[in-house]
Amino acid sequence: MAIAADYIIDYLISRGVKRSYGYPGSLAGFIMDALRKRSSQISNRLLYTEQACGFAAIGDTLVSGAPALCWATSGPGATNLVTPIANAWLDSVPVIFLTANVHTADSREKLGCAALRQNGNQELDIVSIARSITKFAARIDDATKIRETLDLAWEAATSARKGPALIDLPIDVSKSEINDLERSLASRAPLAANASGALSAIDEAIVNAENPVIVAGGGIRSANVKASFIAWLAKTQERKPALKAVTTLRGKDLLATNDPLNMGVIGVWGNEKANEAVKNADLIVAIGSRLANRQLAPFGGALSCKVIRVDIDEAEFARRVTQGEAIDVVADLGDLFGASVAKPPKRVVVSDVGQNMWRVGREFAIESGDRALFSAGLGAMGFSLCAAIGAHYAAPNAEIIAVCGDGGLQMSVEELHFIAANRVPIAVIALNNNALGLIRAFQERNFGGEHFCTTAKSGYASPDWEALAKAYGADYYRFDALTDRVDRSADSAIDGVNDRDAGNRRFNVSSNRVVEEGAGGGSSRAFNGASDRDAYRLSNGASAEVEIRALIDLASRLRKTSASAFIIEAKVKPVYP
Ligand SMILES: Cc1ncc(C[n+]2csc(CCOP(=O)(O)OP(=O)(O)O)c2C)c(N)n1
Repeated sequence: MAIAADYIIDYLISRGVKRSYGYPGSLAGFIMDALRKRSSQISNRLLYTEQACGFAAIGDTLVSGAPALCWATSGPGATNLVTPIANAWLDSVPVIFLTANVHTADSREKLGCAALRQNGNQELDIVSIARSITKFAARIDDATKIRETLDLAWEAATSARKGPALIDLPIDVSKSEINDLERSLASRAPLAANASGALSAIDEAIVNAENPVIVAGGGIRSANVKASFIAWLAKTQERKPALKAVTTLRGKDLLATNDPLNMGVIGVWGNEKANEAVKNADLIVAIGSRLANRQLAPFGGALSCKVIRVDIDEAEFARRVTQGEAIDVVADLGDLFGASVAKPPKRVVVSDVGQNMWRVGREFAIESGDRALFSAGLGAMGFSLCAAIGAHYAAPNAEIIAVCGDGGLQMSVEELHFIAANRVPIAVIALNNNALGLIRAFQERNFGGEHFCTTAKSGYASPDWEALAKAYGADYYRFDALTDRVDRSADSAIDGVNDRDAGNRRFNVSSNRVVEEGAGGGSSRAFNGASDRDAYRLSNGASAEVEIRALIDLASRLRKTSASAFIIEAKVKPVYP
């Protein structure tokens, strides 16, 4: 005889859930104890806010392809999950959220007083709050409903267009003894009755078009069809050499940047070449992409050519995306292309939100084995560091790089402690423009350059990252007033880092010599290295922006010499898009 909390965790383990992320509370006590007893089958990580746990579960699920569990206590624990739940909802990520709640005897319903705001301490109706941002949300008030509720939650999260499910568990139910209530899953009917017919019609339309362009979206990864999609793309291009492909942000890592077929990322701050290709197309085939507003903004919000959209979610077709002919194909991409097994990534770059996100979107050069993760639909600042942690546990051998602005890093700054204390080998690149850059740029464009709450003079300030890194015990490197392309100017410093010894100084790097700070004009010396905690300062007087691509390469090279977490603070000059 098991208690309900044990049963739930066993159920998730039997479904292949291997990792959980969560934050304690007494009402979650039985859930926690069930996880403790099963730690050899499901490993748990405690990040330092529930929001961070939720983002980590998303990063894990995006990289592993299998749902992770995220749990929290009632009240504030549950409300801290709202942002990651919304993130998982908008980006179709099948995370299972499990929240605790007050004893059913303390609930407003039991009192027959639903109009009360609260009866039990920390009582909150998280199910109603989460309903509009989950595929399934239910409280289990009766232990006999557990199996059924779990089946429904799992099925909802993992089938059709994927997304989060939330189960809320009152503490008395979590400890109630239950029998195994078997219930078989309803089998899912394939959505596309004639998948091969649909694909040959698409092929024909492509061959008959003059400038066909494929838009590859995040749905391709969700459906686990990357390899078969790429095989189809190559075959179709043989038949139609003029065929081009662009990706959305979430689809960015589907195609290598140097693949001649790949024109880049479309959208308001995407790659010019990609937007140009879409502008000149007479046929767009959007696969696993909803052609979101931001993607269509460069084209006045709608396309004018023929558009074939293939999406598992019929609701998406209510949005009109072209003034031309529109053909909507409701299909599971697995039925269309055939599911393929995804290999673990070699490198994962996790972007935050702001100008930094658009730079990763535009400038990070995808190579084979790379993943790029974004908080795409929600655009939640604070995402990158936490999702990077989840990505690390999902792919422990991959190199993980979190790119963020100084504002976004402050939103999850406490996780520097997690990565340093657990020696999680994440490279954090903080693009520090000492501003909420994206909003500042918006003010530049729309408010005559008047700033409010976005710059040092208008109420926003970036902290001392070096001191913070030290406080948390993370390694720290600084590229101050970095103005030239890091890939060339930083080579010498990085070689130096490779040979480091135990110095403890600050350095300036000029051309390919490293100058000890304060050593006076021109008296340069070869870099002898320094300890992990040293700050490095690169400057060579030119005035180009930090290039994200080069910084990521730099992080890779630093990684080779460091087994722990580190921050690279890169000072960035304003970029006004
Ligand atoms: C949680 C959250 N709050 C507010 C915003 C609105 N917002 C979008 S970008 C941005 C500025 C981000 O600044 P920073 O992290 O320093 O990155 P930068 O734009 O400078 O690269 C803000 C405030 C958001 N996306 N998410």
